[in-house]
Amino acid sequence: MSDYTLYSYFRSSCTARVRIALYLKGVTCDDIPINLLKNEHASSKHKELNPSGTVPLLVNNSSGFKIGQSVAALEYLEETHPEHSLLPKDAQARATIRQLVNIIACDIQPVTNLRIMRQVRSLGGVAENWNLALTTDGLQAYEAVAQGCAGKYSFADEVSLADCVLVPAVWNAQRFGVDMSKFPVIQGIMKNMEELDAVKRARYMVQSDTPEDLKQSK
Ligand SMILES: N[C@@H](CCC(=O)N[C@@H](CS)C(=O)NCC(=O)O)C(=O)O
Repeated sequence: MSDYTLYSYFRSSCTARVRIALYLKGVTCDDIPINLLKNEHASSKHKELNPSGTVPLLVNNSSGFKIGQSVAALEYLEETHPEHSLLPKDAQARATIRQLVNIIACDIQPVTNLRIMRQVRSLGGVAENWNLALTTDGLQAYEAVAQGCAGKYSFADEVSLADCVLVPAVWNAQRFGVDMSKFPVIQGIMKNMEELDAVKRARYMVQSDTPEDLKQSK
């Protein structure tokens, strides 16, 4: 039996955050795909498990304990699997890493989420432009903070929770045409992160529910 079950969608950035942390820590997990385009996340069956009606949902297979918010799941994994730590001991360092996490998890992802894009379209807006503008704003903030603390990764030379959250946000940014050349610090971090096996395994195009026409073997 795997350590965890992850209710997931192949192109969910919030799921990919948790995947990267699980893989970095060497913790095993099985997927249960939830198709967002078919609204499976909005079903009463899924909402009984995760009242937020979103993915990811992380379930500890030994205890049955469930976490339906990705940042809470990341913090839980960090506390219960301290090996390959993703948070340093120093309080200021931890606060800076959490600041970076929140730029993405609180300021970018909620306003560019599928349900918001659908709402923008229903009001006659161009959801892709909306996404591009708000992601660009958020990444500007990330870049400015990271300029003061990045090394090989977002905070100095150790991979942290900030990197787990950054990587899929950049994948989304690339998909929506954000000009990443404006963010040289982030680009450097991405280059180093994408060399890691954990990140390669978390890519959208290699998941069990990635549609066949998008699937890549590597
Ligand atoms: N704050 C939540 C956000 C979860 C979330 O919005 N997940 C997206 C996929 S990345 C989702 O399920 N979207 C469904 C929708 O927008 O209807 C978390 O961090 O887990």
